[in-house]
Amino acid sequence: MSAPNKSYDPVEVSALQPEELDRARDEALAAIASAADLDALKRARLAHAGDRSPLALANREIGALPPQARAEAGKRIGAARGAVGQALKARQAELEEERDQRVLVEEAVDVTLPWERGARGARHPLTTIRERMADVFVSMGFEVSEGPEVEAEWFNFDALNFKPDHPARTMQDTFFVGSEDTGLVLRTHTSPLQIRSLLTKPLPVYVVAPGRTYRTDELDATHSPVFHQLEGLVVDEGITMADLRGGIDAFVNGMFGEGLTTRMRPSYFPFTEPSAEVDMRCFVCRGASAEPGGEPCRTCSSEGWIELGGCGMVNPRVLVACGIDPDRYSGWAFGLGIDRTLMFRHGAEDMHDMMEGDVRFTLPFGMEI
Ligand code: FA5
Repeated sequence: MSAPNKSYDPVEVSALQPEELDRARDEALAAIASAADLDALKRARLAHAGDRSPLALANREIGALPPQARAEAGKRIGAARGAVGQALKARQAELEEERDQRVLVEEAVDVTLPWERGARGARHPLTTIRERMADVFVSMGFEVSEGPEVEAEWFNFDALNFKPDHPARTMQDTFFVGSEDTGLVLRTHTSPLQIRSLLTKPLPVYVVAPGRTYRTDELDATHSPVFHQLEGLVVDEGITMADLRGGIDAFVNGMFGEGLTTRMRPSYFPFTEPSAEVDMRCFVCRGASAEPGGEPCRTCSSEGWIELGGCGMVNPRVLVACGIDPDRYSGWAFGLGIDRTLMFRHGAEDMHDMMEGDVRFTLPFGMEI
C-alpha cells in the first residue's frame, strides 16, 4: 500500500478512475454471468473478487488518498465490490440448484430394479461337513490339530509301525515327492497327526485332525486321488476299548442323530492293536431294510449298516516311537473318509460330483457358513 499523499486527486489514481472501476465491475459481472458451472464460477471469483483482483487492488489504493478523498473513493469501490459480491452469490445459488437437479436425475436409483443378480458364493459342502464333524469332537473336549500335506515318510509310515516292505510304501499306492529317495510323500492318511500330536503336545492328548490326503487311486465313483480324512486320537492313563466304543458312539450320535448303535469287525492297521472296522446303524432305515420284508434302503444298500472307518487301540510301538511309556499310557485312534461320509449322509452317488465344482451339485447344500 502506498503512503497517504495529501496532494492526490482520487480520480488521478488510475485504479480508482470511475471508468476503470466500471470496467473492472462489468468484466467481473460478465465473467460471473457466463460461468457455466461451479468450477468456472470459482475461477471467476478468484479473478474478480480475489485478493489480487482489480477491485481488491483498487481498494488498497484508498489508503494512499488524502483523508478527504477516501470516503468518496470508498463509496465507489464499495458499490462496485458489492455488485460483484451480489452477482457471485446469486450465480452460486443458481449453479448449485442446477447441480442438485442434475444429480437427482443422473444419480437416481431405480428401487424397482431386481437386485442380487450375481449368484452368491457358498462354502463347499466338504468344508462344512468337515467342520461339523470336527465340532462334534470339539464338543467332547478334543483339540483340532493340523499338519503338512507334504509329509516325511517317517511320520506317514515308520513311526506308525509300517514295516519297510509294506505295500503302501510303494509308488503304486503313494505319491512320492520327487523320487522314492527323498523321504517325502503326499500324506496317504491323517494318521501322521497321531505322531505329530504325541511328539508336540503334553499328555493327555485328545485331538481331532481333519485334512486332505492323497493316494494313487484312479478317480471313480467311490475313489479319488485327493480325498479327505478325519482322525481322532486319545492317549491318556487307563484308556480301554470301552472308551473307543464310547467315543465313536458319541461321535455318531452327535453327527447322525441319537440312538444309533455301532459295531466293530476285526481288521488290521499297523498302528493300532487290536484294530477294527467300525460300522454304524443306517440313519435312514435304522436296520429295517435288512429285516425280512423290509423296504429297500438306498443309503445302506439294504445292509442295515454303513461302513464308517477304521479304529483301534494305539499300538504300544507307536507310543514308544513317540517316547511315551506304554505301561502307563494307552489310547485309541479312529479315522474315516470325509468324502465318503458326505456321500452317504447326503445321498451323493459319485465322487466326481465332489471334485468338479459344479454348482448344480453344491447349490442344494445352500448357504451354510
Ligand atoms: C486309514 O487310512 C487309516 N489311517 C484309518 C485309521 C485311523 C485306522 C486310525 C485306525 C486308526 P483306510 O485306508 O481304510 O484307513 O482309509 C480310511 C477311509 O478313507 C476309508 O474308509 C475311506 O472312507 C477313505 N478313503 C480311502 N481311500 C480313499 C479314496 N481314494 N477316495 C476317497 N476316500 C478314500
